[in-house]
Amino acid sequence: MVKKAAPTSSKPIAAASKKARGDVRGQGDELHQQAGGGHPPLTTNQGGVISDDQNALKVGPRGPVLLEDFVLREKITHFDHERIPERVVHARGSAAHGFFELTKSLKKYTSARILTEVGERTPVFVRFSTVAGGAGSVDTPRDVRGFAVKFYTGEGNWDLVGNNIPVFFIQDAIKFPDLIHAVKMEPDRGFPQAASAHDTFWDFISLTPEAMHMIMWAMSDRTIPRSLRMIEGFGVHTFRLVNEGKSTFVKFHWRPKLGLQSTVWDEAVKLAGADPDFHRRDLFESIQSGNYPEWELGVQLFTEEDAERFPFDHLDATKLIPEELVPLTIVGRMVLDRWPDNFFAETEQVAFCPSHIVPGIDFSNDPLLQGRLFSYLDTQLSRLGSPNFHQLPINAPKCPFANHQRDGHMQREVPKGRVAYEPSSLQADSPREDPRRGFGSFPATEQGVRDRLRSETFADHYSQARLFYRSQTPHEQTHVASALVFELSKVETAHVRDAVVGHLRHIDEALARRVADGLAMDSLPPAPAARVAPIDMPVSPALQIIGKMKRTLEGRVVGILVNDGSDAKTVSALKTACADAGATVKIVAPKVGGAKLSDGKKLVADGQLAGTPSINFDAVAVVLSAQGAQQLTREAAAVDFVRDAFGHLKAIALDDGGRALFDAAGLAPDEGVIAARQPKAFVEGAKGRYFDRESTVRMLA
Ligand code: HDD
Repeated sequence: MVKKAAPTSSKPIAAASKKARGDVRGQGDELHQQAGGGHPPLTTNQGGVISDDQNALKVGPRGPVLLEDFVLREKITHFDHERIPERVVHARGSAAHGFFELTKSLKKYTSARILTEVGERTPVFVRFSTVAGGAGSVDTPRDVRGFAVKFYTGEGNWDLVGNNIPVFFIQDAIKFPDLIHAVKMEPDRGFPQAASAHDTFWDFISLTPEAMHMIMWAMSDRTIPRSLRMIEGFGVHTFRLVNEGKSTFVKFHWRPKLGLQSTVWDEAVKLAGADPDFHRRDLFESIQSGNYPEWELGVQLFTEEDAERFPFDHLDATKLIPEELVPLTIVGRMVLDRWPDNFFAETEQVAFCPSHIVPGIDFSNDPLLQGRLFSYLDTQLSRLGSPNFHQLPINAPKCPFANHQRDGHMQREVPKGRVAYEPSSLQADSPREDPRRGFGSFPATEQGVRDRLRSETFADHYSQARLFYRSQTPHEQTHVASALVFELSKVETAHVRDAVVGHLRHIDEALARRVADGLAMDSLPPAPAARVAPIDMPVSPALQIIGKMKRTLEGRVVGILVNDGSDAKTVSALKTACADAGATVKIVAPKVGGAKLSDGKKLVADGQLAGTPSINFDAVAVVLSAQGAQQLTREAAAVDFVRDAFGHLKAIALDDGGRALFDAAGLAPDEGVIAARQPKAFVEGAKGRYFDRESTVRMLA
């Protein structure tokens, strides 16, 4: 081994070594390419043009790096500080810009301009999220989805910070930290990530009867959505609409244009591995391709007198108002038509606060909402690091805003003048209150004992859980039972499992028995004492997914598996029929470069088979030559492609080659397995899922 001489400081090192070894000053071996257009000069944060961004300042080519290198230090220091604390809940999210357009005026009920001017468009920024997982977790765990909308109205920002479920786990905000500590990874072991299937969550739940209604929703297919474009949204709490001193209660609902749709549990689990970004990618791709996701805004309006007649308390966030009791009125639509330019600046830095409200809308006394009004502003201070977070472009109102708050970390404004207080008399343009246009709280009369109280009207924890369960289709009831068995099977502590099943007995005895059976319990555990005996409310089909599902291919994705020699005409006819029905079609082939079809032409693939399982699609077609089929029966990814599509209850189109693969997977065809030469029949089949197949492919609770 040749030992290199260490340079000494007494010699003209740079010049000597450069000559000897061809050391270069400036850029080295990097292959810069012109990306087209004029590249602006790279600068430091102080605007100084950087001559070399590849090599640190050194003493000699192999010598020490100098502390003097301000370019290096600035770059590394900034990098070291790139991360900010992730959200304590809802850390993983995806967002988009769009607009809200009012289609029906609520003038009679509110003075809020956003709800009175038909046809007027208000810009929005909407962030969807999971709750429990960290920012880098997967998109498809069983979890509630956040549905947070920031309306940039002409009267200030209004944040409607909701979920895809109309109720919540707890009635009082003081319990929120406990709920979240219980569901997040356990503190001693740091797992499980993004999962409620563990002891601490179910321990908390088993001791919190008010959570039972939400548990029914959480164990339903609502928490394993197919796409963020196919979820409903809810403001959850009762709010008020206010006009001329009169208040009307309101619940806000978002209804997806594409209808509700969920995955099946096995699919959600596999998606976590196949594509951790499944929902983010789906939202991104649909917006980039001009298929803009759309929702209708619906309201349920009711008076204080109506509320008194409900067999539940409208201030209790664990209760919903059945649509059969108070119908939904559609008043507007929301379209998401622009993906953010920068994930961090927009999706990460957006700060939603339920306390961001506009004149004409007001809060109710829901104790969960009241706690939230404090929590969100507080969390933004630690998350974004400054009380000036409202100045970030994504958070700033799009209407003029001015007040006397001043200074603080990262102040971006340069206020002019002497006056930063009121009352004042020194400056003509200093901002002043406006009692006419300004927000005024609804002057409700309140009185009572000052104490830590819970209303007696909050005591019925089971009637609406029962309402939800009994309103589901039989398939959906099975999914709830199976989800409970799955989750509780991950709970190691037997008394926690027992306690949960005990609660189920108040909801539906047959459900309790199914779950107990799925857990191999010898007998049904006792039900806990209930302060209020549950009542039977009229079932509400509006709470279903399967019953409400739209039979459509719009917004859905169909995958066609091909190989060399696949029949070109069949592939082309399937592609056209699916695209005409509104689907996106993707070609899957063993090699990403594509396959040479029967017409001798190469069809470029959108995905390589090993990395593009059928889990990615709503329906699949398999079109293979005899030889292609023979090859693929020896490829596990191909066999899994059809086996999973079948197991996930999807429509499958097969030609003879496809059928050979299907047979090799050991499957027996049913009505959802359709001849590839009948593209129209396939399109019809692909518009839904084959839930009757489910009992033939898995043991269900
Ligand atoms: Fe919350 C974030 C929705 C109860 C405290 N929440 C957060 C987000 C959504 C919700 C969608 C993410 C917003 C975003 O995308 O940035 N939260 C809800 C709903 C609730 C609810 C629908 C019940 C009806 N939340 C709730 C309570 C508390 C919080 C009772 C505290 C007392 N939530 C927070 C928070 C978060 C948050 C800690 C974390 C990050 C953030 O606020 O900005 O303040």
